[in-house]
Amino acid sequence: MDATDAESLVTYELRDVVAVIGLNRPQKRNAISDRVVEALGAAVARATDEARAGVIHGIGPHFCAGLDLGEHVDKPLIEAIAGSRRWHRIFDTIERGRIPFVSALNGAVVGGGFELAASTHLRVAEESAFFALPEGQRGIFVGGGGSVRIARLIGAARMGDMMLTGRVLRAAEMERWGGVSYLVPEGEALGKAMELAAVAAGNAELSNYAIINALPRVQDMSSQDGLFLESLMSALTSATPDAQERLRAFVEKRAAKVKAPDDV
Ligand code: 1HE
Repeated sequence: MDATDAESLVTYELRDVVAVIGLNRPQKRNAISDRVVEALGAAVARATDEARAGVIHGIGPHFCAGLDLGEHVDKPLIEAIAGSRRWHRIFDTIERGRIPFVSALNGAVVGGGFELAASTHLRVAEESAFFALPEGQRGIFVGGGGSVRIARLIGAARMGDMMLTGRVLRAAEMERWGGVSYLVPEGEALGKAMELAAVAAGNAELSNYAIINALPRVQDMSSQDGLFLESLMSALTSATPDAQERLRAFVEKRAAKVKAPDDV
């Protein structure tokens, strides 16, 4: 295990092939300041270099209270734009990088915290998790990619409802809306997220790359272009020695079968 400075704003450790990244500013409910987003960017870059999957969680009773509002007061317009673009750049390296990320959610998943969770590939939420987009009340707008990612995840109409009315959703309700992938009892989000990350880490590297990078792009394409890219990715992934060995392993009855959930 490779533990880093527990005092830092973002903790990092490599557990086997899974990078565990912790937002570590619990006294401010893990609000994302400029320094936090930079530290997160560095942690994600390190994870991409040395891990096969990553988990992002919040240290303390809340995942993340969003943008550090204190830092946002009196920010010059050009700085605010640059700040939002920095979030985009870093969240993009999570969403469309080289390895899958799972977020473990508890307590507040608010504003930029929800935007961060939406940039991960799987969201595991404890019962205590609650979701809100109070940007309207704060007089601002989402700036961490939410208008694209959250709107695609739960639908623009539902996102608009949350932003216009300040609606706060519990984890179970957000699961019904499609914003939570797995709902778990209190205290179990990090464990479940680690378990899922370990499973995803066991996939072929190029398959994960295609899932992360081709799948969302296909959604932005015409059907014909999407089908063409799918054929290319499909052929490309199967041509690797890794895929050849995995295919052979199944044919030679050395690989696990797919089992129905009741059958495990
Ligand atoms: C903060 C922040 C923050 C807490 N920026 N300092 N996000 C919001 O509008 C959410 C604002 N936060 C809250 O509604 C509540 O803090 C919570 C529901 C998350 C947690 O409540 P609670 O009672 O546990 O904590 P608290 O007493 O409100 O906060 C503890 C401290 O954290 C306190 O500071 P202190 O110095 O008085 O101890 C709070 O001021 C501080 N704190 N949240 C700065 N967000 C890229 S664009 C994204 C746009 C957005 O994210 S908008 C949504 C912003």
